[in-house]
Amino acid sequence: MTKKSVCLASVALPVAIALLLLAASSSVTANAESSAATAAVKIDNFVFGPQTLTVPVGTTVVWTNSDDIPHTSVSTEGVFKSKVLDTDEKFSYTFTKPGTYPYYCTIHPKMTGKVVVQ
Ligand SMILES: [Cu+2]
Repeated sequence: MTKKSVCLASVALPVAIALLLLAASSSVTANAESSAATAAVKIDNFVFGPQTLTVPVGTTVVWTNSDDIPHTSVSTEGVFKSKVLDTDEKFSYTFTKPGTYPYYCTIHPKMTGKVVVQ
């Protein structure tokens, strides 16, 4: 009995806080997509993973170089361009318009990937 109510309280409190935060943020940003959304692309063994990443508008995509070798993430159409990323370095870009965004590594042009923004 007591165990159950303690358990319930430990669930109810975070939920209440989450709802409060949600209410607070939605009143400020009205109709905007959740601007905190992020998605990850991992660069490893000369591969962008996932090679095609599909995200909603407003998502910040974070590329992380998990390889031992420097790489870049550069939009084929000039939309974004990372610096040379050494091991464990990150690059992020926020996609605000729907579309398909192909990109590649300028050091190894055969390395390609694509972000689809919906
Ligand atoms: Cu590369």
